[in-house]
Amino acid sequence: MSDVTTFSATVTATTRNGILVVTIDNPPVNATSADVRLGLSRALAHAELEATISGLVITGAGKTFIGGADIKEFGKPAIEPTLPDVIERIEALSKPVVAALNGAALGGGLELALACHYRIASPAAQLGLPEVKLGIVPGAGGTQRLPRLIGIPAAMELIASGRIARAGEALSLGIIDEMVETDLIEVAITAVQKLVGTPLRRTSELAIASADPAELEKVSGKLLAKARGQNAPAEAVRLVASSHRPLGEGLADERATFLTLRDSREAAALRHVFFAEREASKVAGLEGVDPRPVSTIGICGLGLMGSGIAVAALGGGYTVIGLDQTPEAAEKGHERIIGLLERNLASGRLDQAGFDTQTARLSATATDADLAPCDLVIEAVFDDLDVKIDLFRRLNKVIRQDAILATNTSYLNPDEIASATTYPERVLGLHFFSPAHVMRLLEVVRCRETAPDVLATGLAVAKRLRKLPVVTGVTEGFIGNRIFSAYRREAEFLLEDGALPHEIDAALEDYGFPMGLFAVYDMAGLEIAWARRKRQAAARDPSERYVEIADKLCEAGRLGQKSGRGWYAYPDGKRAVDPEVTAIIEAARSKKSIKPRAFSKDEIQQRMLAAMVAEGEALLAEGIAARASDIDLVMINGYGFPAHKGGPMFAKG
Ligand code: 3H9
Repeated sequence: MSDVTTFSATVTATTRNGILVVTIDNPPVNATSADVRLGLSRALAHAELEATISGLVITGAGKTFIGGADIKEFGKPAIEPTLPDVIERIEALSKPVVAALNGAALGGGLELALACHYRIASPAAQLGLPEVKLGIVPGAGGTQRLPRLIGIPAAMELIASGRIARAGEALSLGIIDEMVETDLIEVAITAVQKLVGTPLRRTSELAIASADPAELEKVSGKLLAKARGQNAPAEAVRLVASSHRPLGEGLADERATFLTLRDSREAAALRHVFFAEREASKVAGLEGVDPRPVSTIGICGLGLMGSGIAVAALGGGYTVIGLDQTPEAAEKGHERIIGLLERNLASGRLDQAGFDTQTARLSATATDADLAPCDLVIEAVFDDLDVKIDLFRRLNKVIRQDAILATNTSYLNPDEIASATTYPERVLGLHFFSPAHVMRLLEVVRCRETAPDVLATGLAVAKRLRKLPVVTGVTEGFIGNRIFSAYRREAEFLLEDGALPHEIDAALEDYGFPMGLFAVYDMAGLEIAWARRKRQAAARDPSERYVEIADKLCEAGRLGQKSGRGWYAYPDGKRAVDPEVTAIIEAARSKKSIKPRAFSKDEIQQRMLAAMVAEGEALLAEGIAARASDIDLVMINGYGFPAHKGGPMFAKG
């Protein structure tokens, strides 16, 4: 082995048997920042000129190959050489270049690998062009080279969805040439040696396999339907679909599209979301605080929510002990959890070995004392203060002195629940969203006395459950349901003021919500919110504006889709405007002598947004939410706010 050659602060190389092994070391994710591009171009020039060098291996230091272009450079003046320049130089080199993918090769990282003459990956590598998730398209040849390598339909699906493929899938698709368990660099060196003196396989010179037009239409139709309202996926579909034209033309179009999208509001919103997600787990006061070790989680209440939490916990590698009221209920809960795991098995999300280990780590009981081994117990029982306090008192007697207790309450005060124990500092809220094994959002509730390491444990467990944790203080409904209440209230004011449910829903769907508010209500059922309103009626301030329309609907037996009608009628299963609902709304308006007026889509959108923002500002002022971007994450991941608008606080501008 030779000495290390330094090409730039982030790119070094060693020479082994005449092969230059170039390593990119640009923590945290080896992004192709200006210094990396500079180092790579110097390494390429050196390899081309130096007669003793017969070829190159390019790899990454640490657990990532290259995480993509440096997103932090977006919006700043371009620094030469650009990534497309470096990539073109790699492909054009007269000596073989092999990519040794030691970890994630994403975005510009995969584009760079695509230009190499051979690709080898370790099984841990993940490959993808996730640019559309940042509101852009690949800008360094991805939309033109990938179809040449794997065909237009497969490339279109990967690029326009932004989906990441594991190394095994990448091998079967033909993105990589080899997958090796060990000695990645040794195997890559051998590959270079074999390529020396042979005609090099340049991806951009490959002929594109002709695609079946019917298949292509099916793939693009599906992708475009999913991308409703967003530009980047549609542009990705267009660029890949037209990739059979001359390469130079395709690359120029791709680059121009990339630059236009990069400077768009949509891309700025999605970048905001990207950084917000990484920021969310940085919590003031937790610097240097270690979480407690957790390996066994108890879950109380094995209904829909508890079962979902159990599946998430099993997926995170935890041992799970479920508790329910009777042996029969525990058995039923156990079966429900197994049923969910079986669904994961059938859909391919879980393989047989994973299914077997997860079921082996699951047990269910009706005896409180069986929770004694738990490091963390999460309750997901009926959302009633007395029920929860009684449970916490019982748990107080059986769980270990250092175990943590979490409540999954949506609306109750967790401080009151914590006070039922002798150690409120070990209590926090973990507010999951239903279905808990699917929804990414997890509100981590910092109660009045929650100890820092207990909060840190909540965050660490959330990460292992592959959730997106957002810390919230104690307030009725926490961050999400408080903003949702303001949003719902505003929609009801709009009803009284003159808009109809289908007009409000159309405006929300046009804005990017997957479903309008009233359609969501009908799907979820109206009775739970009705019961809550009835409970709260006595405490309501009579001077506050209260809209009775939802109550009137419920009184008329319109409880949503389950009862066949709610805010809409459902002839043939499809939602339709119902004159009976319009009549109820009109009656409510005339009772208050409100003269209705028409609302444009834009006005409805602006009023709904303003209501969310005002409540968000209040949450910030009260210190319930630490930052505006946390509020955005909650609304995007829990309530269907369109990510490409960046969340309400970002969208207000
Ligand atoms: C692109 O490539 C465009 C090209 O087509 C065209 C160019 C011409 N840049 O996620 P983590 C930071 S667009 C800058 O927690 P993990 C991140 O903010 C790019 N910074 O780590 C965080 O910083 P901090 C396409 C980046 O191990 C830290 O790294 N690529 C970038 O869980 C750790 O991040 C993508 O979209 C970046 N590209 O996951 C991939 N990436 O510590 C985006 C991350 O200050 N990245 N950071 O909070 C990822 O998906 C994940 O970061 C990755 C690692 C899987 C790589």
